[in-house]
Amino acid sequence: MTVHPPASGSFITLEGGEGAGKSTQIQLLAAALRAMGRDVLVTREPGGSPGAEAIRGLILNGGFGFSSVTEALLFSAARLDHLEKTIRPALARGAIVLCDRFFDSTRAYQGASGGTAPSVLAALETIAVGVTRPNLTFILDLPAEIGLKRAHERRGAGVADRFEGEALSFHEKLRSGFLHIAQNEPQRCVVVDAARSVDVVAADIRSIVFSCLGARTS
Ligand code: T5A
Repeated sequence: MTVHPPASGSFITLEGGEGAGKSTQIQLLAAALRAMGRDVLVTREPGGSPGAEAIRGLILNGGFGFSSVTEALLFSAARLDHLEKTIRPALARGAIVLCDRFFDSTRAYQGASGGTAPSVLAALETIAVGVTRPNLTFILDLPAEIGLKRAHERRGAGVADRFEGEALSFHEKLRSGFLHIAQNEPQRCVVVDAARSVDVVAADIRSIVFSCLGARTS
């Protein structure tokens, strides 16, 4: 697999359901790449720029009961700002951008689980994302109940956010939605078994990223 960057940098996204381990893995990957002297930007969605972080609060903790289509519009608006202010400048300077969730989360959460039509999501991607597509996407896959248990344990007595509180069936559809994306775009997506230990998952991800970046520079 070869990384074909949209600008001079590389754009890598991590995706999956609740508690799949994306934040944990992104930090480990960033540390490994920085140890090799690479310029790495770690960012997340929704968020990653001041405006997008404000939209994050509105969706996840606002309690406004937005429909799936409204959520898709809001996530897309946040994404456009994130791309303009954070991701594209980093790619332009040659950085490796590691992003915790990106457009596949909208496809899975608002699309596969939320019922927003694929044509609506495709139109939003054209407007918000344009040509700045990830070179490589890891889908961290695990049974929904394991991910929810992990997220629940980490949260402790805190309140579940907008999506953690959804029924198990929502999270199961989400898992199928992510696997469907990977099946349709095997040139971009790699499915990783995220039910294994943190270190084993990290070693898999690292080896794939190193091999992609090596292929690119060779
Ligand atoms: N959303 C987002 C949409 O609906 N549409 C969109 O377009 C976008 C971009 C964001 C929410 O917004 C939704 C999806 C989300 O519901 P968030 O707070 O950013 O919310 O939450 P998540 O991205 O879901 O992040 P989580 O923190 O819940 O999950 P992670 O990052 O996948 O998991 P992580 O690394 O924090 O790990 C969770 C716990 O499990 C442990 C960790 O130590 C931690 O305690 N853990 C493991 N334990 C055992 N084995 C392993 N291999 C483990 N890996 C991690």
